[in-house]
Amino acid sequence: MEKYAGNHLAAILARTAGEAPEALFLEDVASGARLSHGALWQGAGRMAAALLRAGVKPGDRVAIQAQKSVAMLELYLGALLAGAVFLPLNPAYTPAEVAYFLGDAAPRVFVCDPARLEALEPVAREAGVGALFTLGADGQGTLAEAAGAEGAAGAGFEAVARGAEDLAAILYTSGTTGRSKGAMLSHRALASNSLALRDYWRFTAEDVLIHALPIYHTHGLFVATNIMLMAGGSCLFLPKFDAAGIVELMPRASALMGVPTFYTRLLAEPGLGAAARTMRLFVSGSAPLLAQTHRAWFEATGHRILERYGMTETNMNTSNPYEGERRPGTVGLPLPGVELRVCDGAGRALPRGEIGTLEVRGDNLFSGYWQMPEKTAEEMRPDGFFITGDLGFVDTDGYVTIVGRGKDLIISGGLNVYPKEVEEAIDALPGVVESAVIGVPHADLGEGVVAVVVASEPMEEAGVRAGLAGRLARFKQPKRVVFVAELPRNAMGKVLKNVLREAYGDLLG
Ligand code: MCA
Ligand code: AMP
Repeated sequence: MEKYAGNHLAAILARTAGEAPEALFLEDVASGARLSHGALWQGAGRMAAALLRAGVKPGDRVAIQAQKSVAMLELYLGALLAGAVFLPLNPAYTPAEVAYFLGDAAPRVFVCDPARLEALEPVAREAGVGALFTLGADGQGTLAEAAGAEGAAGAGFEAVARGAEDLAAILYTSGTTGRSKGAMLSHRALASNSLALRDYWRFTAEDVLIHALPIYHTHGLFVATNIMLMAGGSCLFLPKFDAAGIVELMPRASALMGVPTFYTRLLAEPGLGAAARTMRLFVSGSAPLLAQTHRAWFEATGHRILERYGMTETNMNTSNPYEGERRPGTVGLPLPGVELRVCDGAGRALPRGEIGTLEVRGDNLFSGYWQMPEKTAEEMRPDGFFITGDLGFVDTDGYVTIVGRGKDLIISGGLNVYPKEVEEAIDALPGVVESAVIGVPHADLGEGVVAVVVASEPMEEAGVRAGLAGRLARFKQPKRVVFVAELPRNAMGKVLKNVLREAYGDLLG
């Protein structure tokens, strides 16, 4: 559309809104409301107009911590149209966690859930936020009022010009050491990756995606949502994962994207096999999908789950093929436009088949960490390859297998937990000498968080949990706390987490 032509990413995402504005974009399953591509972008235009009225200038950050809603999607696209940088935050974060993100990113606008306004208003003020709005799960709040006031003129908003290298979003990803880092994502990175995925996975205007992922992360926002916008297809939009609800929707849908926990939970649902018959594609990512889940899914539904591999910093890197063999236990082949190599610690490429660190390069890469050039430099090679921290190998057919992580990271139900952050919170509790936080196998979540604690006085598991409430989001809190006299260490004094993982491997069943 002419009015979006100068905005690199919006011009691509809004193509269907220009060519077929009446085409359905989304059915909000909870309310039954239906929204066309054209109406979505009109809503986005009103959001953009409201943002400009609130003082947003090109490059300003627009942060939001709210429940998944259609209005939040409109704000994402509205921020793009306004030339701003969209910054979504997990609604599970505590006000203390939000304070860090707002302080670091210094957004011009912050949008929060009306139920948390009282707790977050002082946080926003402290961070120097220019304008604070509310947005409830029902789409109501002061943001909706401000957007509504923009009327027809707002709906026709002409996009602020933005080039391929300008930033479209910042997503925070915790560091293995130190504070969370904001991954800066350009219009180029997001546009090129979603276009590649749309074509690689054969998404068209005929597709109907069951959208049950959260929209504060790469998977639900830049993979699921952007692909459906670019394909001109539609979404059955769920507020959150709901196994029975998804099975019920399958006969009306063609595709599902999820984390492995989606698939293990769906396997327990009666009627799955019959419901999945007319589906075209099941995609899994964000955490390793067990080969046994892949096989069980094939037995139950006749479909082979397509597993792909990505990161916040890189978007999607590899994918099993649409038409070729989808190999269980592998993450497939590098996507078109993505180069991948396996290297030793010094960045020297290793022969095929050897295990090393995966490094990637391509238009999909982020533009660095927000205001942390030294952290960016640590993870980039001089020739432009990004060091993922994932360990793996490439087989003779080019398929990539991830065998582990060089970084100390737990992935629980598709959400990342950095042990260091949890250890610091536990170590700050009175009576704690030190702690080690590990991930152990969890039948539902893949990995679950366990804390091993050395205390100077008798302590209860519940005491540690209570001490963490309000400091850490619940998904980061340990599912179990074990007390020991001392932590196992090597000769250098480093805690042997592998020994702990072995000792407590059965703890979460
Ligand atoms: C919820 N809880 C969790 C998790 N989710 N605990 C550990 N890990 C989790 N992932 C806890 C809550 O705090 C709560 O605890 C209890 O479980 C029930 O909460 P509820 O919200 O009802 O949970 P749920 O609906 O069953 O959610 C589980 C879920 C969800 C469906 C697996 O976490 C989810 O949608 N995960 C997907 C995340 C995602 O999109 N990841 C992609 C990131 P309590 O009862 O104690 O209060 S993007 C990425 O990784 C890269 C780029 C990539 O490649 O995609
Ligand atoms: P995030 O920090 O949320 O961007 O998570 C990225 C990390 O998730 C990657 O570095 C991998 O460790 C992991 N990951 C994503 N997809 C897969 C997959 N299909 N298999 C194994 N690990 C994955």
